[in-house]
Amino acid sequence: MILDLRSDTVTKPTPAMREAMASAEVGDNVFGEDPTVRALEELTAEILGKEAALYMPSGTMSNQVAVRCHTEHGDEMILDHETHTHYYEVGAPAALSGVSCRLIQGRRGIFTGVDLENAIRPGNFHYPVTRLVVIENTHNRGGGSIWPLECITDVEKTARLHTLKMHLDGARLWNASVATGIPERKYAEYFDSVSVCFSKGLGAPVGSALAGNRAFIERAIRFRKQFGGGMRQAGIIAAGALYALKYHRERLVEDHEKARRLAEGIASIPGLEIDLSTVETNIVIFHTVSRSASELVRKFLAEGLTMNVLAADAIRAVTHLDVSCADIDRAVEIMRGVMGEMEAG
Ligand code: TLP
Repeated sequence: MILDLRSDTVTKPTPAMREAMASAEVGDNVFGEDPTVRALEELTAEILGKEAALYMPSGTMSNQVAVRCHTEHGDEMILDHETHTHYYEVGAPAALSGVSCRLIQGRRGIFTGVDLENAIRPGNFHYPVTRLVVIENTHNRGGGSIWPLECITDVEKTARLHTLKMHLDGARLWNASVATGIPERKYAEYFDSVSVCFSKGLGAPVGSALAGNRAFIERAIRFRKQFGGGMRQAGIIAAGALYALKYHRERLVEDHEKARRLAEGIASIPGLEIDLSTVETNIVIFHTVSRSASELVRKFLAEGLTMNVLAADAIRAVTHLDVSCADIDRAVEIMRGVMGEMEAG
């Protein structure tokens, strides 16, 4: 069996989750008549302290519907240069909303009110209108980094001075909350819209949700339909998400412990480098000293371990529901073995 640390998206539904899915009550969700979807949306809205939430097929659609709702064609949005909404969503802000991205060189995805201030366009007619700020918490390419609350409030203060909207990509907000003890609703308070994912750390097979006030969600329903995300008897998959939301949030602490165990193992392997202080949640980014990351990842795979190449000298590993502590120890031994052979050869 290949040990899969490419992402926390790779998990399979647990038997209890499958049971919930098999027995889910369903209806036509495009007509708003699926009771399981509605239950999921209500619980999500409650956890995030928002008026309403909307079930979405993916995190990408959730972010992009938010961008579409907050902006008009020709507008500009501001975000860190490695933020998923810009980096991994196939140019969707431009393709679907006609919006350009003004990028901030954040530090592990995190930036300040001053960084934002410097990126906001003056009101001169030559410029696009700055409309929206997007923050990602935890930050994926930042290595699962957690936005400190004071940075969020600092950015928000500047954003409000300029009447900008605030969107949170909280695909892994659950991880931030478990790691800091700060409730999701506290993080969500500073944003007009929040996207969360059920199919990452929580282990559900499909789906995300977008939350905000009622007027925003009414608008989001239209764009979800326009983007092709109107799902019919979606209660089947929403039941998995609902189960995960109820029962899999607290256990994320285990994923964080496994990430630390993995990072400490990596730190002990000659030829690999890691800054342990950067491991805050379930994502571990480490660097190669003299070999290319893709060469190493190929060799690890040949020994039964799969991870992601993040850059020429950087590899990402993500811990999740389907890996045990013993698996983590095996992963470390595979890496140690491969590195030992390479250094010897
Ligand atoms: N991230 C995936 C890949 O797309 C890189 C991963 O393996 O981590 N926001 C954040 C912060 C994400 O990390 C992801 C997925 C998404 C949004 C998009 O979610 P989906 O895949 O459901 O569209």
